[in-house]
Amino acid sequence: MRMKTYRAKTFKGALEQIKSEWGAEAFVLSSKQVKSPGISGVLGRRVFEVTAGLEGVGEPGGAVRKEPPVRAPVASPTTRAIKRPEEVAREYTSLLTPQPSVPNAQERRELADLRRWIYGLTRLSQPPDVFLMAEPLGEIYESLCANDLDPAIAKMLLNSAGTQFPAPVPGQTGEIEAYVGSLVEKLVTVKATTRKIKIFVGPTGVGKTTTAAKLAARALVNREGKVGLITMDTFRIGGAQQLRTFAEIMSIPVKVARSVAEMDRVLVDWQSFDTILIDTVGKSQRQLEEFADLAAYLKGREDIEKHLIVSATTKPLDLREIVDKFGIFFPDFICFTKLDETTTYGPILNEHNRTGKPLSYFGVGQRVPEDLELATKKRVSELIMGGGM
Ligand SMILES: Nc1nc2c(ncn2[C@@H]2O[C@H](COP(=O)(O)OP(=O)(O)OP(=O)(O)O)[C@@H](O)[C@H]2O)c(=O)[nH]1
Ligand SMILES: [Mg+2]
Repeated sequence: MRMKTYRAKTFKGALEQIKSEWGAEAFVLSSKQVKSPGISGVLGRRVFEVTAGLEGVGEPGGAVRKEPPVRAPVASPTTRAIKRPEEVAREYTSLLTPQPSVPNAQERRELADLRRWIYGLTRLSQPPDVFLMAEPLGEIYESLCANDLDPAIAKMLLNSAGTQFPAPVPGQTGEIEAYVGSLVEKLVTVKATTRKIKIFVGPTGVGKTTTAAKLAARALVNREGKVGLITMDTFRIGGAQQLRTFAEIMSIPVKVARSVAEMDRVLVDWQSFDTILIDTVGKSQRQLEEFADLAAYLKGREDIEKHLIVSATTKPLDLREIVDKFGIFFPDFICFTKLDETTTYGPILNEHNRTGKPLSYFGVGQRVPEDLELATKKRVSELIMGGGM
């Protein structure tokens, strides 16, 4: 009888190898779970090792003279039961169904020690993701990714942390998080919004009108001089009315501009104003052709600050598309609203980092004017590091 040992991640996988090489006549002589070879074995991964036998002469896969299989009826320490793969498979049903293996506290500690040891051994050569093996760097990485931060940014941050903390221990979690938070702050660019004319563009329902109203009310409360509001939202029934009503309540002059030319005339009339806030109609990022005139006009108006308003609740891929498509306006700033309605803040940094556009404001609720914050490095860092709202 010829014998051969097969290894596979699953028992079924090993049986399939046996069957494909030796056919249905092969027997399973023994099977056990053993440590995986190489580094994954050191990390505790296990594979199935199945030894198969085939009665007759010949090599696996070659021409074989097969004799009828002989089955040992009862397994004993001296006589090994010979079973067909199908029989063994039945007995191993539970093994074929992946069982969640939750390491106990002792095993977790041992694994952590092992990871640190390997990390210490390998950090000199610094393969890119080696930090993932060292706690708590791996855990911090995971939590950043769970906050929807781009894994590439998370890796970059943790690689730097790995250099700063070459032999990290779980007790240093707070210290390392603070360090990563300080790196996040370095990634953030905020710029003062100094121009007196600001225009708000963005998709539908993200808070353009609300943000304009919040800023107008603040300017009024802070006595920042003459404030005026312009609305270009004449597309929707009642679109302009929303801002008009607000302006009336606050006794702020408001003008409705039906075209770019009309808006230009208002800007000429209001040259003496200290703050002019322009609200626009919301449009899907896929229907921006109608904005061609406005985009062309704004290109020649460096003195108008362009704020792209986006909602922090938008799915990361949609957000990316929105930011790219609204690039026709060459926004000076990105303003995120609805931070109070989401639980993941990574996309704020993702888009900021990807586009290099400074962040201006954060909308953190519906109240006018209270729920608007100036975007700061510290705030972004807190949000990214899991501080939440
Ligand atoms: N929770 C929360 N709601 C907000 C925030 N900003 C705006 N909203 C709400 O979002 C809704 C839409 O706000 P609008 O200001 O009308 O949005 P818009 O972008 O002008 O919408 P369109 O003009 O229709 O494109 C309103 O109910 C606002 O109160 C914010 O930061 N947080
Ligand atoms: Mg609006």
